[in-house]
Amino acid sequence: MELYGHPFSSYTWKAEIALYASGVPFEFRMLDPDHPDNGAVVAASTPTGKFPLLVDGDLSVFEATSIIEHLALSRPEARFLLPEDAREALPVRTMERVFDNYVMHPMQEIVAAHIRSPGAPDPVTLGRMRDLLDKSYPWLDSWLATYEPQHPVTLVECAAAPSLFYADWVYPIPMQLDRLRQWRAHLLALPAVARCVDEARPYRHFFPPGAPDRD
Ligand SMILES: N[C@@H](CCC(=O)N[C@@H](CS)C(=O)NCC(=O)O)C(=O)O
Repeated sequence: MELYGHPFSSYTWKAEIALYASGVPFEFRMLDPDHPDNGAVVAASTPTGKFPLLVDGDLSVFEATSIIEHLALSRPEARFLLPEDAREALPVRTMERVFDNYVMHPMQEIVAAHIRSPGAPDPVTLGRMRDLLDKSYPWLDSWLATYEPQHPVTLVECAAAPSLFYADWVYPIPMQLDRLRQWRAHLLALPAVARCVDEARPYRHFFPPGAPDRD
């Protein structure tokens, strides 16, 4: 298996966490200006060149969630990522959507606003995305009161860890949402996640809004 991505990319983490947690061997294919051939593979295999991309033999799988589903379906050691029973899988899939749509999306939009206008991000975009996080953070804090994971790392944790890691950088989780803050810390301590965090450290100075001196 080959995974095309970048160590600082939140969606690359999402797939990598599943790979690291399951122990499925893979080769990492770096996407950067020094590796134009890798970029060409991604451009040719995906609708808009977004990554990660997994190449498994003749099969190309894109969209981080589909990569994780592919692992769960094709590798016995990765089955724990998603319940086989469709009804049991439904809440897992729902929470993956919650993290992508209401945490990852606003985080990415805030980062994109900084890339578009360095030093002067569009305040309307920032306001709209912070409003979204102001709704998702307390909702997630309440949800955690009843969340019982079936395994330390499932599709939920793969989606939650990178989205909460970077969202907290661009718009910190309020101090009073202690459950959510503690869960973020717990996620970052999971070996598969900690490995992604460490592999991304050399790139922190590239973070457009500026990386905080923590985590
Ligand atoms: N829906 C995609 C989103 C992937 C995505 O946004 N990837 C970012 C990196 S974290 C990317 O490709 N950015 C470069 C670009 O948009 O051209 C997925 O789930 O894999």
